[in-house]
Amino acid sequence: MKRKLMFVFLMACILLAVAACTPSKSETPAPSTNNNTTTSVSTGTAISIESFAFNPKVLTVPVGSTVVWTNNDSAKHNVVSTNFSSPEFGKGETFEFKFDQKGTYDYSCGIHPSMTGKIIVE
Ligand SMILES: [Cu+2]
Repeated sequence: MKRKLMFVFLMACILLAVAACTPSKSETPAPSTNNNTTTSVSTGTAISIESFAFNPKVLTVPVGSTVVWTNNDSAKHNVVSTNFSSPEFGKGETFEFKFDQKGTYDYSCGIHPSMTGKIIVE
């Protein structure tokens, strides 16, 4: 019986030592983004919704462009503006809107009002 207690004690010591020596997983460096290699002028018409934000937040497109929002969050979002609005859409789903008139279109997520973005049509 005493031998068993000793064994448990030794195992506990070993586990503590291992835990103390294991570096924290939260120190993992964030993967570097390759956004810096692309030009600063955004020519695409795609907007990704991720981490409760529109990316890019401001998008400039030529007249007649169809902008596509893709939700990459697990949460549902929508896109609401005075000129257009989408239903709620979930992960992997998209919303499209064609911009036929020049102007600046501010929009936000109706579910999360802190999520805002802007489409500049020129
Ligand atoms: Cu949202």
